[in-house]
Amino acid sequence: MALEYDLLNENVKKCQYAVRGELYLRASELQKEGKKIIFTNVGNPHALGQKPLTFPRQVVALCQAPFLLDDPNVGMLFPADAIARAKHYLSLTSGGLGAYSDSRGLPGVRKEVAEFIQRRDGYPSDPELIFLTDGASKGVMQILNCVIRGEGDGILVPVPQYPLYSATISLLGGSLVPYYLDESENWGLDVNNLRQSVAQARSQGISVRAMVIINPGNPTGQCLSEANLKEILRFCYNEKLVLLGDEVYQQNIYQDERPFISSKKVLMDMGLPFSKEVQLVAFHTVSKGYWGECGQRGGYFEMTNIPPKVVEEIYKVASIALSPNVSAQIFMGLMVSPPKPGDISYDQFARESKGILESLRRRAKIMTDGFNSCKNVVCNFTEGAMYSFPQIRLPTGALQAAKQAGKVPDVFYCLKLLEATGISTVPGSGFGQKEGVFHLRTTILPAEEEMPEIMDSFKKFNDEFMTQYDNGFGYSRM
Ligand code: DCS
Repeated sequence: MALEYDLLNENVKKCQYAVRGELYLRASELQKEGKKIIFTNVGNPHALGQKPLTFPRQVVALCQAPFLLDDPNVGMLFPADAIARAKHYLSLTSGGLGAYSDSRGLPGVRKEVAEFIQRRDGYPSDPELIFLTDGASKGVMQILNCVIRGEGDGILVPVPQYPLYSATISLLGGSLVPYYLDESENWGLDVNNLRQSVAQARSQGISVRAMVIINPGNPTGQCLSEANLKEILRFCYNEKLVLLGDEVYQQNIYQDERPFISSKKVLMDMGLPFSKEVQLVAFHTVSKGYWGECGQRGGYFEMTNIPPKVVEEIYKVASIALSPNVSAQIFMGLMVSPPKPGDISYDQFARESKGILESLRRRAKIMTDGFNSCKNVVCNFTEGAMYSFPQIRLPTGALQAAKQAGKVPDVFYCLKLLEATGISTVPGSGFGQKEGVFHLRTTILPAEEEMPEIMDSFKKFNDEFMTQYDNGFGYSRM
């Protein structure tokens, strides 16, 4: 039998994805046993009670059930602008939502994405260089698949990082080249670290070919400054790397000092020779922002300075899967061209989206403040994205107890937290971290009204844990 464990592709066995790892499995078990679990392991807003935005669901509902458009009463259930948009999107398809689209996505939606990018950045964007995907994940996988030829190819990945990158690189048999974000500098990125990482990889015979940035960061929540992005792009130019800009959290910003600025805009602002030479692929999704439509699986990537022959090859590979989800493409179209002032649905849309973002901003603060009030816990402010990533200084007594239990120390801590409080988090080791330093990741997504209670229960658990395992022999390092 070919599908025997011993005969499996070794890359499949090597690949790890902590967001749905041991902690998640244990949480699911406890839930089956009837325990109340607060799932903060995945950035999945609707699963934690966020309501969908009304307008896009109205449009997609009509696209899914086009016979409603022929019903004389349709205007009583749906506003005229939703009806018009549904007709518009149906006209872009070749047979409605049940028909495959072009493998790059519907040309009309790709044009809307290009217009959005142009409005956002102030530079032209070409729909031919935009591919729609089933979530950003599929796009990242497609591009890494094209870059990685074998273990001699290295991809620079931030540590801590979102494990889509480490898992996909393992799966494709490439080499992950880590660069460390500096926790004491609010998870900033120091270009000197990048140079060291590349030099070290080269000394091991690895040719570094791409660099990933996650901006705003997952799990670290930092927003990169324009100056930092410039340094990164200059570095990619000097080292001839393609920059993979994961910008899925671009709407999730919770401070005013560093608004989101796209890698594409910074690259174009830099002018020649950079703007014509640095290769960039930037990713976006309908899963995040105030949309949170994770289950719809919609995303796109935009390519800059990628040669036409390469674009053709990427198109060919995308064609093997025939077509991205068509309903998700419509969500993407709606995300990049939401109702405008003066439209019938504008006020409601603005109210709903503003309400979600303002609440997320408050929750980011409640969470970070809550962590910082706990014994032996320090947490940088969540500037953006959907996560807090507190550092937990574990007493040596806890390190010993973890060893006895055969667990990595942060897994041990997170399991105890889960059993005591029902809060399901992801241990920091799942994202990579410096040796001997421990973290956990939680989303900032639980309902705002439940937040104080969750933080109280976390604090009670943590402070008791620290007392229980404090043996007077110090703590893990910072
Ligand atoms: N990039 C980053 C940085 C992400 O955090 C995620 C999802 C994705 C890409 C992929 O999203 P989609 O495929 O849905 O577009 N974040 C996961 C996480 O850490 N928690 O929830 C999902």
